[in-house]
Amino acid sequence: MSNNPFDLSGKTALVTGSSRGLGFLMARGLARAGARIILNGVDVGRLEAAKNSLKQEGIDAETLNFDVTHEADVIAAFARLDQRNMVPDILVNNAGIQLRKPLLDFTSDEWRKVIDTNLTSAFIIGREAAQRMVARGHGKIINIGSLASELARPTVAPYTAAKGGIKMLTRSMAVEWASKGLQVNGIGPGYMLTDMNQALMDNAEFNSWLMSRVPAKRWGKPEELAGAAVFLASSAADYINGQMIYIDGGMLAAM
Ligand code: GCO
Repeated sequence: MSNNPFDLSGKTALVTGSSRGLGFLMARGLARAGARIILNGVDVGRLEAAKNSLKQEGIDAETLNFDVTHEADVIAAFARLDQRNMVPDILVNNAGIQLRKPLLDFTSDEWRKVIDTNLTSAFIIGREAAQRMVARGHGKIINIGSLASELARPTVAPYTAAKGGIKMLTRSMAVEWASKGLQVNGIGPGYMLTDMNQALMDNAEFNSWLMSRVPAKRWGKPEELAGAAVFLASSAADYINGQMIYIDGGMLAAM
């Protein structure tokens, strides 16, 4: 038994949407802390590329190809994990999409797609994982929110509504499952240098506004989430429940 409270050796972690971006880098961070990693994505090619990328640094990751928005796929995926004796001790609900346009222009189908991918999936996958974690008496669930869990800006209403829901789903999971030995918390990224934000990075006006709002005066690096993920996934966070850790360069602290 390690004396290092951040050691994840012997633990299995499933990270949704981890074939690239923030999910991949959080999965890598959890692996570097000792966890056995299950990568997830809808694109088999990207998933294999991510697996091979980790292989190059000596990390043998598993892959699980399923669409987080299809409940039947999720249930079947967990059945496969049961059969492979790979039920996760740690779940990171990271999968998400962004769609930017004036709220007046959104169709209800577009609204549902963002809510289903960014919020409902966390409920469904969280429920499937928690059923197994409760049976074991322990488990860690980390839901990926956003600065948009707290603050709104024009053109991202469905995403913001979903991420606000992630914050309250996190608290709801925490209050229902803490007595069963589970710890459920969230991570709220600020403006990170990711593919999802490329259009923003390319916009000089947006960059100027952002630098005026972020005390750290820079975009976040995608790898800067991994530390919080390892912390919340570890025994160092066994008495932390229902919390959101914002990794935003101080943006939420500033007027
Ligand atoms: C946007 C961004 C935000 C992201 C950002 C802050 O269009 O404002 O995509 O919604 O969530 O990384 O968390």
